[in-house]
Amino acid sequence: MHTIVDARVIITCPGRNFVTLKITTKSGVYGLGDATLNGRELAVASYLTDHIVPCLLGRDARQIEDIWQFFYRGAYWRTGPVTMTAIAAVDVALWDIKAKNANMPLYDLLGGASRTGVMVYGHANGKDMDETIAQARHYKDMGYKAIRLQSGVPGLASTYGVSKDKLYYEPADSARPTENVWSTSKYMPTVPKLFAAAREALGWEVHLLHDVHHRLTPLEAGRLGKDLEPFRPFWLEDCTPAENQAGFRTIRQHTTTPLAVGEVFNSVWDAKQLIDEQLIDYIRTTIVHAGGISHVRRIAHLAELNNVRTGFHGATDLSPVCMGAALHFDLWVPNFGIQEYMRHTPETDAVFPHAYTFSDGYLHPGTAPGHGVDLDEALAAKYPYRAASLPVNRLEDGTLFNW
Ligand code: EZ4
Ligand code: CO
Repeated sequence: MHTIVDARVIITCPGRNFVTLKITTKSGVYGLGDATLNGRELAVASYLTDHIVPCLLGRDARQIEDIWQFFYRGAYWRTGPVTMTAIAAVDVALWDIKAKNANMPLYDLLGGASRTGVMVYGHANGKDMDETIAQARHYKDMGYKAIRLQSGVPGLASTYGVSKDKLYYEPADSARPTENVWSTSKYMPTVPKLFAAAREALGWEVHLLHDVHHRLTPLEAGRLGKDLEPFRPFWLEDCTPAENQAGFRTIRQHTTTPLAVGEVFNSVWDAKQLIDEQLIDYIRTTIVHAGGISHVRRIAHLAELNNVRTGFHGATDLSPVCMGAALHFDLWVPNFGIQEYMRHTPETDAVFPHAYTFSDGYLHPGTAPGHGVDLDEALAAKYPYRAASLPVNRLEDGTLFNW
C-alpha cells in the first residue's frame, strides 16, 4: 500500500521554468516536491531521473528519514545545490504523502500551528527612489506589514532586483547570461537616502528590508549597516558573500542592523559557523534548495539554540509547491521570523492550484491535507522548457565581479 510505484519529473514554463517531482504510492496517493534551481533546472531534472528515481521505486514511502539519509550519505558526493534540491524534492513529496495519509495539513504533522498566520514581506522596486516609494505605498495599502525596498542606482544602466514587473520579477532574463555593470561607490549612498525617504513617506510602523545580493565586502557591509541604523531596518540581506563565514565577524563589529543570509545555502554546514557564533539574525535557507523539510528542520533547531530566526527565501523562481511547504513549516516553527513572498504570475498559479491565501499582510497555508499545492499536468504540458540564466556582474573596468 505504501510502496512507491511511480516517480516522475514534470517540467513546465508558465512564464518561467519549474521542475516538480511527483511520487505515487501503490494505494494511489501522490505527493509533490519542488525541484526548481534557477538557471540549472535540467541539471536537477537529470539528477532525479537518472540517479534518484531508479533507487526510489519499490521503497516504503513512510520511511522519510531513511530515504533522506540514503540519498544524502549514499551519494558519496555530499551537499551541493543540485544534489540537495533533488533530495528536497523527494523529501517534500514524501511529507506531502504522509500528511495526506494522516488526513492532516502538514503543519499539524510537524507539531501544530504556533501562530495564526505567516507574516510576509513584498518587494517594492523602482527605477528610482520615487518609483520605489510609490510601489511601497501600494504594498502598504494592500495590507503588507513588511516591505523590501530596492531602487535603481543613478549612473548604472541596470540593477539586479529592480525590474519593470511589479509584484513578481524574473532575474533570469536570457539563455546566455546578461552582463550587468556594478559600482559599489555609486550604490552605497543611495540606500540610506532611500530609507530616509521611505520612513518619511510610510512612517515607522511598517518593517523595511533591503537586499544587497552579495555585492559588498564585509567592511563595506558594516558601513552600510551603520548608515542604515537610524532608519531601523528589519534586516540587511546577503550583504556579503557567505562562503567565508568568518567574514561576518567584521560586519558584526560595526553595526547593530540585523543580518539575514542563506538563500544560496544548501546545507546546515553552509551556516554552521554563522549560527554557532550568532553572526546572523535570520537564516534564509529554503525548503527546496536545502534538502527539504527534514534538513531545514535541523537548521531551524540549531538556529533556535542561537537566537536566530527563520526568514525563508520566497522569490518567484521557487514554485508554489515550495511556497506551500514553506508556509506549513513557517506556521509551525517556533523561531519563525518572516517569510519572503514574491507573487507568481496568474499563469503559474493556474498550473499550480493551491490552498494558501493572503490576507492583511499574512499568508496562511490552508487546511487541506498535505502541503495543499497541486499540479495541473495537462495545463503544465502546454508550457515547454525555455533556457534562461541569471545575470553576471562586471565592474566598470570590465573585471568579472565574483560576489
Ligand atoms: O536573486 O531568486 O531575495 N530574493 C532574491 C532573489 C534571488 C533569485 C535567484 O534565483 O535575492 O531575487
Ligand atoms: Co535575496
